[in-house]
Amino acid sequence: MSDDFDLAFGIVPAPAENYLSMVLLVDDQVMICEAVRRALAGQPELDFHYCTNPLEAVRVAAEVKPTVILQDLVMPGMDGLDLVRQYRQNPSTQAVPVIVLSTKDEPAIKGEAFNAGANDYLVKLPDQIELIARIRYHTRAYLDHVQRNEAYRALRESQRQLIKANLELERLTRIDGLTSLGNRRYFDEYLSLEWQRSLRKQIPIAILMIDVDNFKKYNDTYGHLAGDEALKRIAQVIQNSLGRRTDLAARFGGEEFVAVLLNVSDPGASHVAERMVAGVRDLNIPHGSGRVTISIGIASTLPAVGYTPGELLHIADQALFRAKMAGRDRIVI
Ligand code: GH3
Ligand code: MG
Ligand code: MG
Ligand code: MG
Repeated sequence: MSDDFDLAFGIVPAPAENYLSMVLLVDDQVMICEAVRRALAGQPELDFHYCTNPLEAVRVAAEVKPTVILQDLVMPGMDGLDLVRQYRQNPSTQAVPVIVLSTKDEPAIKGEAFNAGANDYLVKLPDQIELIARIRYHTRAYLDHVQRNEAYRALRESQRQLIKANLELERLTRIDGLTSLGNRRYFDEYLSLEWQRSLRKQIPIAILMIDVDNFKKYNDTYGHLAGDEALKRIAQVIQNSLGRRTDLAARFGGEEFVAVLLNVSDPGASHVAERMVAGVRDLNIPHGSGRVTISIGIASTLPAVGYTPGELLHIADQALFRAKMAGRDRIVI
């Protein structure tokens, strides 16, 4: 082995911290590769690989997972800078620092190397102490970068989970557990919000108070669990009877439901109510000698100043009472 291929050796200072370097040298000349191996041999924190076939370099780099790539420029069949560009495009080597190692000591070529994505440039063969110092420096920068990236990703992920959990929690506070319709609280919020909007825009609001007929008797006869099942199915019918995205059905409490319909005429509201009554009838849930039915009271108004949603609810409730008195399984407006 000729001395031409030996780096200048010296006493290499110990690394400041323990960053483990994986160095990949891509150079077509085995002599150079072996010289660099010898230069790095005494450093326990440096691991070294080389690749003499430039066509294999990208694959080897993906395999070896270097923390630093030492890249020769002139190689048969391949320009070293093309390889640097390929590293930059490959996800596994995208951020890996590349130190160009070349015999060429011209500023224009150095500039080109940095433009291609290289992080550093050393004229070969470099001094051993300087080479090791630069490898350590780039390894440290790279590993810090990777760590920051991972910490950032982990942080973003935990933030995403938190936001998801909060949204779910928020959703649960609006939902009735048995029927999955809106709950009373959500209904009250929605109604008072829409009431204000309808007042401003002068559009009518209709309330449907819906109550299951003789439901105490149903529970007494078929049991509370069967009662719960019936309520779920009735709730589905109520929900499916709504016509618009802005219509909202909620569980008002017990076996009572309520729906608010926006910008709807009296005949329009009656139509929705008829769908509900007919839909529940069509469920054909046996009840005594007949089947489960519902009664509905409807009230509608053009919101006015000094008039409250509570008053409209009360009027709907009175209509519901009249539907019960008139024999149930019907709507009263
Ligand atoms: P009406 O036709 O006049 O409405 O008679 P009703 O028996 O339905 O009226 P009442 O208010 O006396 O009874 C309501 C019943 O609804 C009492 C209660 O057992 C039942 N109920 C209320 N909430 C639930 C529930 O969550 N699950 C079940 N299974 N039953 C419920
Ligand atoms: Mg070469
Ligand atoms: Mg009832
Ligand atoms: Mg009731």
